[in-house]
Amino acid sequence: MKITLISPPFGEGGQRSKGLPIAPPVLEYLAGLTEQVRPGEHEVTLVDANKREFDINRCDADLVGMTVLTPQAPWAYRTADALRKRGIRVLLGGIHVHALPHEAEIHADSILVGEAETVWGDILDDAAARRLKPRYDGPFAPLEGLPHPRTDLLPDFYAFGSFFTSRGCPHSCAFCSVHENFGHVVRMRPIDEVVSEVAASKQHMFWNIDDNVWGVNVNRSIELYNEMARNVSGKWWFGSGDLVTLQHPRADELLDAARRAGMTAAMVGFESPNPAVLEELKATRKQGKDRFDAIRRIRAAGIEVMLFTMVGSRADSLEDFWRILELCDELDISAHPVMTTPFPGTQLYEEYRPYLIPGMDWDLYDGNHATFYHDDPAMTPAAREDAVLRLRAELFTLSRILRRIARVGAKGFPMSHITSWMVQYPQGRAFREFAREHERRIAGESTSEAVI
Ligand code: B12
Repeated sequence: MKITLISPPFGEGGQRSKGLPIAPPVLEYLAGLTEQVRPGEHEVTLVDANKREFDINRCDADLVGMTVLTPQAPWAYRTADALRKRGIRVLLGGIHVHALPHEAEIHADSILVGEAETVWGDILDDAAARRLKPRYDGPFAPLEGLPHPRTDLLPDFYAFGSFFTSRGCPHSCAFCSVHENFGHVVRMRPIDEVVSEVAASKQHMFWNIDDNVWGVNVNRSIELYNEMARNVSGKWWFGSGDLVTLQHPRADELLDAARRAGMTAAMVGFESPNPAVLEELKATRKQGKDRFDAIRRIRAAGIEVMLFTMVGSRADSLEDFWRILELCDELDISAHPVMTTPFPGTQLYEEYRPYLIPGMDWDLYDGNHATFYHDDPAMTPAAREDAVLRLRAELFTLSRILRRIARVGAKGFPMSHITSWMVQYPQGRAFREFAREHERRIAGESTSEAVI
């Protein structure tokens, strides 16, 4: 069979995020899985529709599979409808399909709810025999013997590859889709399999896409990093982590091992400077008692820090937006503020349901738009959207970027400093351009690409 696997664009109205520096992990992974479960049987084409326009009329496939995050859903549904009119069968999978299977199934010949590993072989056989079932359910599978991603199929250049070592998250943050989709019990890949995958990859820089690169089990993380340091050279990576883990007695050893394993930057789930917001988002436990000390430790270990923060929640105020800038200046670190977004399938979605702004399609659930009403008259949707754009532009001025790089701990020299520039500079340029675009849009014109 000819199979085309697509990752839809991320922008509003299907606008492309052309500058994304990471290859869509799920596409390369599913291509690897196809070769593992049915070697040599199928011809796979991968399409990152952020990088290249996908032409429905020129698609030559027996089966099209699309992965769907919430903001990608409108484009995925429109494209699926058009492909099916041409007689091409469409399979939809991913987190949005898991959250809203009844919505997705209207647009597809078949949907996959859950994980692909245990059912992908059956789906391929059924599709080849033209007897696809309307729905497949993929249970949580053990993460052993997983395929390596196929990095030879996407035609574009990406600065970063990806790898994962675990699935699931022990925390229960109200806004997060992960514990609902992948479970509270974290499943881990065997250390030797992760190490051999990273060592064999043609990429040199990676995003470790685990939800918590060190918080699952400190002893296992130290062992993993020591093995990476011993067996992998010339490879660097960044990833997300919580702060409570860095208050563990072995935290400094953990950080030292992470740096020696190639870690250059940590995106930490800081969420908010406002304790009321942390309570509302059920994100207090993962901060621990002294999160500022934890941040300083990461920096002292020579690892760059970026705070992942949510702004504009119902318990938030406009001052909290700007408190993030003050904190970053105090600590010499950067932040990635996203608008609090109640994604379907999360606890926050149920809590915010009465306040959702009617008529907003899923592409506006992208972390840039206000999707619910706020009781504070100063926090209108327009005021929140304006504030997040101004905050992002301000966070990434050239002088701030350079000062932060100069303050990354010497132990990380030179790679933590180099990758810090590689991440911050394009991000700052995109954020400033997006802020200017926003001003222009308000003034009535519109042009540039989407921002993540
Ligand atoms: C990598 C990643 C990204 C990358 C994607 C890279 C790329 N170029 O595509 C980037 C940086 C672009 C990204 C962006 C965003 N992301 Co993101 N991201 C992730 C992350 C960390 C890993 C996903 C991944 O690739 N996993 C590895 C692959 C192998 O696993 P998988 O995708 O789950 O797929 C498995 C199954 O789901 C299934 N499957 C999935 N799709 C399909 C399709 C088919 C056909 C089949 C058969 C099977 C299948 O098979 C796979 C194997 O079992 C997840 C966290 C997580 N744990 O999932 C968040 C996550 C997916 N992101 C999330 C969010 C919210 C966002 C943003 C909206 C952030 C924001 N700004 O608020 C943006 C979107 C940008 C925008 N403007 O709209 C949410 C999704 C919520 C939702 N309902 O959609 C997640 C779950 C994080 C969270 N904590 O909640 N993200």
